[in-house]
Amino acid sequence: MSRLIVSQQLQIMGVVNTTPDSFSDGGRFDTLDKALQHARRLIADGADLLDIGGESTRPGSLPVAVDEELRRTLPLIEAIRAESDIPLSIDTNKPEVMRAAVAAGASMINSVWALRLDNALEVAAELAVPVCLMHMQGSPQDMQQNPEYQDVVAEVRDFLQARIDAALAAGVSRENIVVDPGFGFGKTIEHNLVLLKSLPELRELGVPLLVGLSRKKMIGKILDKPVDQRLYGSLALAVMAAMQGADILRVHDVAETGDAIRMVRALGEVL
Ligand code: 9MG
Repeated sequence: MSRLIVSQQLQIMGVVNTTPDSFSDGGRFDTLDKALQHARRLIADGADLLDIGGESTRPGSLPVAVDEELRRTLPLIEAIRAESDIPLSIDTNKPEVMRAAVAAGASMINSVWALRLDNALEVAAELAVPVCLMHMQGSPQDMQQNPEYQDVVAEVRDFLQARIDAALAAGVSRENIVVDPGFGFGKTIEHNLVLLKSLPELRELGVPLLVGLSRKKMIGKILDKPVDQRLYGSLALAVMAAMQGADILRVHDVAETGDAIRMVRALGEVL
């Protein structure tokens, strides 16, 4: 175990999806209302920031149109902003959505495409907010078909370094860059586990690390559990990620993750 003291600065990012399948009965206002209630719950549970997404990035998912993504996310950002000053991240890859979300009160961009879509780097630089650049092999449609690497850690590290360089060249300031190895995005279980053990190597990139492991398929496969029974597996991985140097944990279960991290931190303080 490389690190027992979990940083005091560790941030817990709560996930709020506005995709219709996130709230099963799906009507438009119903979905907004449920997403807002969910956001309130995560804020009360102690989230440091929320990640608002309007396009699924699950394996096999298809992109949605800009208008639809705006329709799903903007009313929620506005509604949260009207009652809370919690920092909001917009989980998007589309420059139009980045712009509108930041104008509505978001203050971070989470890009699973690492700003590789047309004009995304330029818009992120112009908006001058923190950006998360995530590694993904392939696209959400095909990424889990046959992920292959010679050396997963070196390839993910080199990709992230190249995206940091591209962001800097476009005018994003270094203090606004966060990177993410992209667990489950074009990776087998083994790739994910090797990356988790190797997070300290990714810290050498010199920018904060965001990690999303919560409820992911890897946990389901190892424990043979459906998505609604992956809490304990998610907590184990959240603690591991924190001890391996993650700076931001992207999670669904904010209260439970916060308790787990505080317990490990208390232990670190007496050892
Ligand atoms: C949107 N999204 C889903 N999983 C994610 C992960 O692991 N990291 C980031 N940055 N975004 C994610």
